[in-house]
Amino acid sequence: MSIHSIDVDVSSPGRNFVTAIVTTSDGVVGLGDATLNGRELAVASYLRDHVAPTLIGRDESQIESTWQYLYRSPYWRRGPVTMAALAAIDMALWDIAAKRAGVPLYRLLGGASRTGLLAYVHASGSDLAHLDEAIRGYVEQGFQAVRIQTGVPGLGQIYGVHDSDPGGAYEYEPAGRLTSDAPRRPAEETWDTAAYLRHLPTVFEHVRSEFGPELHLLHDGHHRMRPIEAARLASDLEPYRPFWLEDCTPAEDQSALRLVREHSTTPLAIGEVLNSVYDYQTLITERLIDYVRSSATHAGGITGLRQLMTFAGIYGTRSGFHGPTDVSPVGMAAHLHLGLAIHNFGIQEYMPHSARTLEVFRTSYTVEGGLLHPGETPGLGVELDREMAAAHPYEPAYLPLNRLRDGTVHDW
Ligand code: GCO
Ligand code: MG
Repeated sequence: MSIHSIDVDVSSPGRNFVTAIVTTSDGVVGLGDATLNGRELAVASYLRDHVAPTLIGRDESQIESTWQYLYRSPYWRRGPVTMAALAAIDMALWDIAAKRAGVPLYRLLGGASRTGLLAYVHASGSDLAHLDEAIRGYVEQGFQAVRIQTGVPGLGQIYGVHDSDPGGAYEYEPAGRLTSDAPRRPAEETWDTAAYLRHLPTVFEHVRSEFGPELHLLHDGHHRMRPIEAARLASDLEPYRPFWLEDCTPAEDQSALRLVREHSTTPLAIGEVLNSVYDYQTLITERLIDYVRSSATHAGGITGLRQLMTFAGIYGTRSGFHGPTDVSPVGMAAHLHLGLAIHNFGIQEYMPHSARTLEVFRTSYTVEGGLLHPGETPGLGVELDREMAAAHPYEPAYLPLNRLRDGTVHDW
């Protein structure tokens, strides 16, 4: 059988998503996620104009060879746009292969290595009272791991910090704040690393004393620190035994983590903006990180991520795949199948999609007692209602940007 057609849908049921729909000559349909937050149309064009035309008529069962073809043939390798496009095709071909075999995808990837996947959710609040309320809500639902983010005294809105309204905790969307149409610019926030470094250890101290030693606590530094600042924070957080400190420095500067490692035993996670195994060479071979944060959507799909996790496994590095709402339910399902199968699974980020998103993308995955499972539906286990998706056209939305108090553009 062969690839008959490839459609690319860009829809906005609650937020923007780019989905590749691959149909075979005998009518089997596979889905792939190519959502690149804030740059969606670039990937859609890359897929429609440069990838799809070269794949029509190709044997759809040649997944590895198609991956190598798309990675090597354009000459221009890696990069978020290219790797997201490659990812979508790869996921769709795996979806088709598992549907043909009549099994949930994890069974083609080696079968289940565990009964469920430890999930972490996002708890945040502008102050400690709101943060406590958010954590309590998740603990009551059975979650065993929470990422904690708070406001910093003296600073305004901070990315990823949100006060939940009762019953509305599953609807928040930190990534992709809408801006006015003209001029179309990202929202701006103010940042002060010294104020943050003073405040965050007090937040961890408070949460540990309020919720006890067992709850896993994670934190995302969002690339905002210099190596010496990150080393200070990692060491200050040690007494509170964080599960991990994520993105403490800008991810592309691999050797920056040497300094952090020298000063602390706080586990480190990095990689949501990285997209190939080569971006991790120093990080993994020098054992500078404990968790790989890439997503299937941004790192070449299931084939790309599996290659990365095999390499990471040799050094004992585990997975912590990126799972924000801007990874679509299709990308999320890919993580759950791969995470269930690989030996070096660590934890899975779980930011539930909104009700509007889940009406359009119908999923088979489940969460119970803080553990995720991909379900037993053949393939990835996600169906896309294309008619309903078409009723939610693309809406321009950009991620915000950080400036220091004096106006300097900062990492965020
Ligand atoms: C996380 C994140 C996200 C990203 C977002 C960018 O989940 O750890 O850092 O919120 O910022 O996915 O598109
Ligand atoms: Mg992050």
